[in-house]
Amino acid sequence: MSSRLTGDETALWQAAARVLDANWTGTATVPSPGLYPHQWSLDSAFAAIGLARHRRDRAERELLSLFRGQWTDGMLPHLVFDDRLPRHAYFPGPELWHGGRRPGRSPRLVQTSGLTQPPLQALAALRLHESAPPPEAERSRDFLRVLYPCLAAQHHYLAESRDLAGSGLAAICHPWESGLDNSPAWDRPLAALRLPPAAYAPDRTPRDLPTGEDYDRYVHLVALLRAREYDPAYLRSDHPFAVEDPLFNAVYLASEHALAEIAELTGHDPAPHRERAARTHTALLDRLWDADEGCFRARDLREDRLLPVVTVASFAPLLDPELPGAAVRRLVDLLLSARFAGAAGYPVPTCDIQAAAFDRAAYWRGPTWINTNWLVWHGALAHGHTVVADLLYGSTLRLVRQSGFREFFDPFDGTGRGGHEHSWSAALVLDLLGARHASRAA
Ligand code: 2M8
Repeated sequence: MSSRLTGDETALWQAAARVLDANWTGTATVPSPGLYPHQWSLDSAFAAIGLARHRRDRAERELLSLFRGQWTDGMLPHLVFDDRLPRHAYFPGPELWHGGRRPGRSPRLVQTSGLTQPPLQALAALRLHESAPPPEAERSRDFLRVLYPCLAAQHHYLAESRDLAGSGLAAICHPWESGLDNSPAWDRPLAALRLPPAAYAPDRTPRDLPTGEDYDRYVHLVALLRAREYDPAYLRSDHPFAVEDPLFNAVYLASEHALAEIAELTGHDPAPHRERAARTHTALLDRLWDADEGCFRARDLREDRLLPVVTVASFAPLLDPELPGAAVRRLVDLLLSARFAGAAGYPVPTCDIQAAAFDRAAYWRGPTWINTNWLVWHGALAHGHTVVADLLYGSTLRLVRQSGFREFFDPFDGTGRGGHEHSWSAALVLDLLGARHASRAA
């Protein structure tokens, strides 16, 4: 592969591959060895998308290893702990999630969190299959046969236990479920929480993350969920944080389409997946589209209204292949405006630059991230918006050329921030380079 790239692209390819090699534990890819030493479900899906271009064998193991953590009701936890590591390798560790008593639905052999994350795994599995060279196609289909029941159970859980409003959308019950943990979109529902007097979290965490009271709110939400053993009935009626998020649901929709294709490839009925995708498509437009702003916004189910801040998640429904042309045009206009790419040297900032909450340096509150860029790039390509896709392709590679495979970046000058050698930054650069190489070869 690398021999057909330009010299500079080859160097970038090799550097990205080295990051993934270094972060490989033997069964999975950790997001970043010091900061995030366990397996995260969203990170693993992105890692698998990159590994599909580098080490297909590892991409398969990555997904299989992740699904060892799946609960019996289908919930795919966002964190699968590596029990070889010391207890304090990462906060919050296993004790926060279960306090010594694991819910009956959690797996016996591995320790996990009790939350989930955007369900990107079916899309990752399909991309892995689609990139199989012809001699490996049948073996790759066998892998999909093994994975299909796990993916189907994961999506069944979301439809049965997370469609809290009966709308066709899955709700998140914690900011950590969004993937955009500290996004200003969550400020209002978090501020509405009534915290008990005791503080839970360490005052200082060893990383560039929210601390003090912000962190207490996250931990308080976990304590509430843990006390009810993550019971879907509690989520539906009482849990104070319940939000329909456009990014989570756009990923859910794209993965549901992928699952329909996987079902066809493996001799299962694709119809239920297509029906669910159609429902989610309609609900995204009916419930999260803001016609005044011309974009999608998260809906707070506890107040039944849209949350005010426009973030990069607002563009994620570009992943919907059936998004009407008029909505696509309005999203692209907003994306290219001075609120996002139009005023950022290194788009796409994770928050509207003109919002009061925007912060160019703070975790998920303004910086550019490679994974959200990749999602928007992927969506723009699907709608034939090559100008937007090329802009994102170029600016994403410029970030890593300038600052390395950092966790996130200043959207104005590209300064790298957060963790170093971050797996999804490296994996998605491999995918971008691989896609460009494939289109040159075509
Ligand atoms: C961040 O989330 C974890 C909690 O799950 C953290 O802040 O400690 C987020 O960026 C999340 O999207 C990501 O999956 C995780 C690992 O990269 O880090």
